[in-house]
Amino acid sequence: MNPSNIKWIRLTLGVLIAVMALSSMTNAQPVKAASPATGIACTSGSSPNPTFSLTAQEGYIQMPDMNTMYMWSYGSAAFQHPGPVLCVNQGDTVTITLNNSLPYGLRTSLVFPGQENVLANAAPAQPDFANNSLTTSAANGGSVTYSFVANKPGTFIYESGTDPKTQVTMGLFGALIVRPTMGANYVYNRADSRFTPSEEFIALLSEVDPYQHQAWSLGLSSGDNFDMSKYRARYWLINGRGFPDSIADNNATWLPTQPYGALARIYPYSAATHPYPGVERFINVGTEEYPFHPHGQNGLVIGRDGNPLAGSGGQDLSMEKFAVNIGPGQTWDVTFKWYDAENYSPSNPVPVAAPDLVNLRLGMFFGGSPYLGVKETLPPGVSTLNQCGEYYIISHNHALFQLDAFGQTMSGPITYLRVDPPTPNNCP
Ligand SMILES: [Cu+2]
Repeated sequence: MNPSNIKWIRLTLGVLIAVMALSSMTNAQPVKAASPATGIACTSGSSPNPTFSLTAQEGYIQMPDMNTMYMWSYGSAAFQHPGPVLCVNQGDTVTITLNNSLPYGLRTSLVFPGQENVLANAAPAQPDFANNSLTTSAANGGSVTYSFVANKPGTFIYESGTDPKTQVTMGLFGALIVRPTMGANYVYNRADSRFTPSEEFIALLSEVDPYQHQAWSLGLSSGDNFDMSKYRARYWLINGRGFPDSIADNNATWLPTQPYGALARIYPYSAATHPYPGVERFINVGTEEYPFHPHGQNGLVIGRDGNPLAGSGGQDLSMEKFAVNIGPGQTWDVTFKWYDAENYSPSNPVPVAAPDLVNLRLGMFFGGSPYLGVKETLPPGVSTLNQCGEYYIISHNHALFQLDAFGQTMSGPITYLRVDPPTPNNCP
């Protein structure tokens, strides 16, 4: 079969499997499942002294165009990309042992932007210029243990501090979430940062130059064998996946080294039963700005880089934005709600005549009705992946040339906001 046909079939199958695999969540539960199908899947320790073990190692991930990509990344045990999402509590003494299993005898290290007074092997972490490191590094095959007190709540990055232009672009990064003393359902120690725990999401945005990764996969002749002056990304990823894999569940079976999905699944706002917003924690570990753009509603930016948007007297300086321009190395905390503002339904119909079916093209997520929670029979020959009359609203990087996988368009950092009808509903 023509290879491009195979690619398209794989893309179509990916969407189909992703939607079929969406598993059930209930409305506005105060507690999040330990391994949720959607939303942040935390790796946690035991507060107030959580300990983690990260092994820097080589491995492979699957790209949406069927390429297999050689990567460096972290795993608690087995290789995964990106590294585990570490979730700790404010005030915790966090201990992270970095084991260096990188190839080619490379040294490596971890830096924690935004954390202060980091210790390495119980001494203050220090630049290690002789080894091209921003901080105390581990010899190849060895390890180094970092610790710090997580004093500030928010969304943070951990990443390699050794030859970062190479090691970070090869994949050595992950997310660190520090939960405030007010509780795990707040982003900061502010009452107005409360969110719905089952609607906490992450968008870790990154990029890959396949020629850089190929060069490292082929081995070294002497030293670094890739000329970084020729660096140019050709893939852009969200949570280590490209669309359509991005909307598959966490731990999708066909992505064994890419455990994190990016589908945001929420319920409509209701003052009585669902008053708090969802939250998206945006992180950019790439080399340029990613203007991420949720459709359908503005997001409310409540924090950046682990700082709430607040005045010196605590004034609320949060701001609504339609596109969220995340700079390299930045994190943005953005809350959002979806309002069923007009309450349209079969008994309160949209006040326009529906276009004739022959003039419509029906997308694969359309349930046959414009009304939330209603499915209707579709015209002959039209199939749907819609499960229970839910809505799908696209959300994507608006640097459109980055919606791409090495020349295959409409891939990369695209995901969806899935809005389920209020419970009780028929959603799986
Ligand atoms: Cu758009």
